[in-house]
Amino acid sequence: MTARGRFISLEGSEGAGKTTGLECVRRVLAARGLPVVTTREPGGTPLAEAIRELLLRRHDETVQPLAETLLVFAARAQHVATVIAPALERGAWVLCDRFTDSTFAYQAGGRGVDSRAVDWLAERTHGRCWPDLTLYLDVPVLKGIERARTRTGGRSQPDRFEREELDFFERVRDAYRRRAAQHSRIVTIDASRDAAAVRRALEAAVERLFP
Ligand code: T5A
Repeated sequence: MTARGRFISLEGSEGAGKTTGLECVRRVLAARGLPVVTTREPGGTPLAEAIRELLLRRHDETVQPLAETLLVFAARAQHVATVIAPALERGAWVLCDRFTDSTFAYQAGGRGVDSRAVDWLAERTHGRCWPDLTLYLDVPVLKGIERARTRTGGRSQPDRFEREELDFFERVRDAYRRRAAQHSRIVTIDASRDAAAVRRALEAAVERLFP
């Protein structure tokens, strides 16, 4: 019987360096000859990517926080059932850019959705399928926004989340930090440092998974 793979997520607010960090973690695992599946949320399947597009684009109506939360979980239900769980079962390591901690940070922390509703939806959507390790890239809000703006090959227009006020992102960061204090699987990386220092911290955190 093949051993279950391991599940690693990367978290952080806008411009924290998750995409850059994901590639660094992927290289560490690939160098050990491990089978790796990289994916992202919202997204990771054609249906979930279509929901991502709905979530990120601007609408001519106010998107209700609960509607936003349910869309995030609709995408996640499809993603977990068709990509994440099967990959773990066949022994692959799954590297995911964001997972349910993002929903606690953005929808509960940022939008004010009751975190018990998020807990309930998480339980129904993925049960005990939580990351074994979550790398939370913590960066001051303004620094992250500045990085996202100057992102290499940057997007031309800010998405619906990137248009939010500073207060929103401060609440997101507070929620992430509270969650990191509550869950030992979440390792906080000081992502305000230069790229090389962040890379070394990520490598060290991943290497600790290996005895
Ligand atoms: N969302 C998502 C929810 O609301 N609820 C949910 O449950 C989920 C899953 C998705 C949006 O959806 C929301 C949150 C998000 O708003 P996204 O594309 O995943 O969007 O997230 P973003 O945060 O928008 O992605 P970014 O590309 O902005 O940020 P990253 O990936 O954290 O940053 P990265 O690696 O692209 O780096 C940004 C720039 O900074 C540079 C990079 O080279 C790049 O140019 N950089 C650094 N520069 C200096 N020093 C460092 N240490 C650096 N690290 C990276």
